[in-house]
Amino acid sequence: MRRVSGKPTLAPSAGGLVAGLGPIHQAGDALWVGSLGGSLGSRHQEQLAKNKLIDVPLRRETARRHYEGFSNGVLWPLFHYFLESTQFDPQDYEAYRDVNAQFADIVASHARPGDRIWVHDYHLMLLPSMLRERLSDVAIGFFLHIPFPSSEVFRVLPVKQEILEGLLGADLIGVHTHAYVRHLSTSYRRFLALDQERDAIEWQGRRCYIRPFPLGVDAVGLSRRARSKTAERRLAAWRRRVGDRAVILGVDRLDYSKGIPVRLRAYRRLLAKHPEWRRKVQFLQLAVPTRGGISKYRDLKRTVEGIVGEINGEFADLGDNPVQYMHRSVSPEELGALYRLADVAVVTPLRDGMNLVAKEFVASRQDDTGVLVLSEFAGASTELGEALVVNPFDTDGTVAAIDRALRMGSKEMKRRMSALRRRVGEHDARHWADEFIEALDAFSARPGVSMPADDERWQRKCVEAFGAARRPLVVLSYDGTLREFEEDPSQAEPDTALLGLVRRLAEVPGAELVFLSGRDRGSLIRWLGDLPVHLVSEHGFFLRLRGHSEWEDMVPGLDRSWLPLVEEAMESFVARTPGSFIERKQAGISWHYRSAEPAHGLRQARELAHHLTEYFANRALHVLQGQFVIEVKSQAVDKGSAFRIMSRRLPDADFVLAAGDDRSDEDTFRASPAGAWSIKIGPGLTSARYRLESPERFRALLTAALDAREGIAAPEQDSARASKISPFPH
Ligand code: GDG
Repeated sequence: MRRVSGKPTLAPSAGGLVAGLGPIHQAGDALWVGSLGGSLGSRHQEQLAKNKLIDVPLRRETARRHYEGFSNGVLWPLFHYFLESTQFDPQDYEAYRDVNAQFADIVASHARPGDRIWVHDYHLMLLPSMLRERLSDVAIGFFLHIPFPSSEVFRVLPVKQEILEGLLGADLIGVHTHAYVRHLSTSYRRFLALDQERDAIEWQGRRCYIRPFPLGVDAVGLSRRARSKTAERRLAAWRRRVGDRAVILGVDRLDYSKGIPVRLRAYRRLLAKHPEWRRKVQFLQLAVPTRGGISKYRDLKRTVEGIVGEINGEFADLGDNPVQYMHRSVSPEELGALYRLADVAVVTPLRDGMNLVAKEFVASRQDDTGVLVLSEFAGASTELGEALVVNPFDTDGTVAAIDRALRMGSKEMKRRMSALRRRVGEHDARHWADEFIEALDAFSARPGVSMPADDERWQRKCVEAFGAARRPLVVLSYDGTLREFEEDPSQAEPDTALLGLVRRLAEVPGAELVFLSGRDRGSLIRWLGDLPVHLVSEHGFFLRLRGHSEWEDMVPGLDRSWLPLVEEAMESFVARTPGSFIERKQAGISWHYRSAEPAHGLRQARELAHHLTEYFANRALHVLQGQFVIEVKSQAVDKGSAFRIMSRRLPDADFVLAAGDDRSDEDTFRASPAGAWSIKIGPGLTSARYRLESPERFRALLTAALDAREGIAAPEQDSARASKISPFPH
């Protein structure tokens, strides 16, 4: 919405987002939902509707608290590392939640099954989960245009857990760089104890992927606009004005994250340190007005104007100001002319998600001239390596880079700019949008993990298949699968009924029964050692074959040199967490905090998991955050490889059943052959094909299978009830 001759008028805005999404919006039957921060008259509503745009009407005060309060008074400064500027007001957050909910209502009222919904930016971080609550069969993507900060900074946010959970309703979260992916993943691990399990975060029965998608610009459009008639005319006018002086250009919204004051100070030092540049260079700073309702922005305006005045006061010569400062916005053509006019573009934000100005400058330089000086704190620096990359906090370094840029020979300039231009041209805004949508489609439809139902049909087939098998192979986890968990794991011994069931199963002619457990050898021997079964302990580290008394090493030569180091770290957590203790195994080690003070224990557990994951990142260890336990084991040992070894040693199975309840059993499920009866016990996502709700239901299935095989009929039913009653309890 703009004011044209005093009247509110609707007009498209410029920028990478519009360039990327515009064609998708125009080509398909996409709706664009946004808010103008108030309520519109019906004429404007209609005009919007004609263009497939929907406005979310908001009360002014709610919109202000949402936009200026929480979005730009908390999330923006915090995510750009301006901690001291972060002013949290619970009422602003209320408004933020409220606005997200209003968006959710309106989007949900338009959504149809199979639709894709793409949510943009930090103003709507609760929206993905709010939409997911309302809609199940749509694909939801989220893109964050600003940095996601280090978890150490993010932890400052009082509502960090809610914000993290708010995003998890998405199938895919996109950010600009790998660093932001890492920061976000670390925050999930530290503040919600959610690890990226393989390549996604599992949450409430779904998976959420986090991936980098660096936004590009409309390179073709920019290049065309920079050569338009208007641009040529403006360029000629500017050239007359600056004469033969070299032009240094800065283009930014007047935002404190953009580092305009430090840039101006670097320029001042350039003039002081290199008097030869005085009267030979002209600095042009275009600062577009933004967020004027926030006092920090008004302060910045005064600061910048002060510095500009000082530099001009100090170095001006006969009406010729070394800094030209424009506090307004210009037309796209004029901007194109400025990009072409510049000899050096100085893009030196203190922090920036991507920074499109850097890419726009490159895209506008069709003759491969000009030098880009770029901050290492802009996301763009991860792609634009041929720029002169600087640390804006290092003023001398920035001065040296500008000086070098001004002196750069045409050969080097061309080499750098042509490489930059090729990259910016290939990875344009359209490419970004297409890649995101393609990934969203793939991730929202990804097979392999599911929520299979606990129903009777497959159980009947399983019983039949077991009855017909000559060489059944049955691979079971123990705790949580065959037997319920105990508060104290040492109390989980099998009772007589369970032992009887296991013995019956193990004694089926031709059958092989394998226990694949995370437990150590001691408890397996104590509880199951007398039965004709194969025992695998510690997730696949030791094996005791049926009828043998010796244990063998399943992974000979395994590197265990990390064990004492992890133990040392865990000991320091034991010292600081009363009630916690260490459990030592041969190939792994665990820290239990079941008896610690709950809040302190949880905080310490997340810290320990974070520390071990980061500190031993190059050691191929698995750090698992379980129920009241942090477990560390080698990646070379898992139930999947143990399953494969056992399948080779016990070949020719004509029926395979694999059952388990936790994350370690997922490796077994993935390793089991296509036709296997893989059964997940309990809730959660799984690669298993089937599910049973509890160990009790699993025992019932085994009993029914054994009864059927041994020809024992289900208990006599009177005929009226027979059809309704099944051997499987509900
Ligand atoms: C956020 C993130 C991320 C500027 N002045 C004029 C004008 N502009 C246009 C530029 C450019 C856009 O505004 C600014 O984009 P940036 O990327 O530089 O920065 P933010 O506005 O902070 O954007 C940022 C971006 O989102 C996209 O994800 O890159 O990191 O902070 O397109 O050309 N356009 C016109 N006149 C002006 O005076 N017409």
